[in-house]
Amino acid sequence: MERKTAVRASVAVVVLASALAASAAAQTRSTQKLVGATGKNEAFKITLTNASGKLVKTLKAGTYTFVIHDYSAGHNYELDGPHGKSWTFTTVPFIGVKKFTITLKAGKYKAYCKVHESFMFQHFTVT
Ligand SMILES: [Cu+2]
Repeated sequence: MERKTAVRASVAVVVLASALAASAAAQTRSTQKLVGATGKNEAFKITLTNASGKLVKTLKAGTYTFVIHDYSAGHNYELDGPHGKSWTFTTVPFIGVKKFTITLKAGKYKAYCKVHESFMFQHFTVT
């Protein structure tokens, strides 16, 4: 009697462990990396590119890791999304790299530098 219970308990632990491993693997797969850059070589330029280095124009809704490279103390990196959502990834004086994991919902987005918002921006759409 005692032995049977112990066997059942260990089977349950194995099932739980593999379920956790499966969900961790699914999460890793769905998190794609995007790369943001602002003020590289002191240029008045801001970009958001995908893993292949192409400018992002459309994305599927989901969770993304934004790796933001802020190359200049004269520019920053911000993102506006739908429903008034916004993120300030870096401040103007900051120089360096920051990482953010963000869940994007459907809608229109705009990455921009707040100092030069009228011409330093990139739009993309999440579907
Ligand atoms: Cu700027």
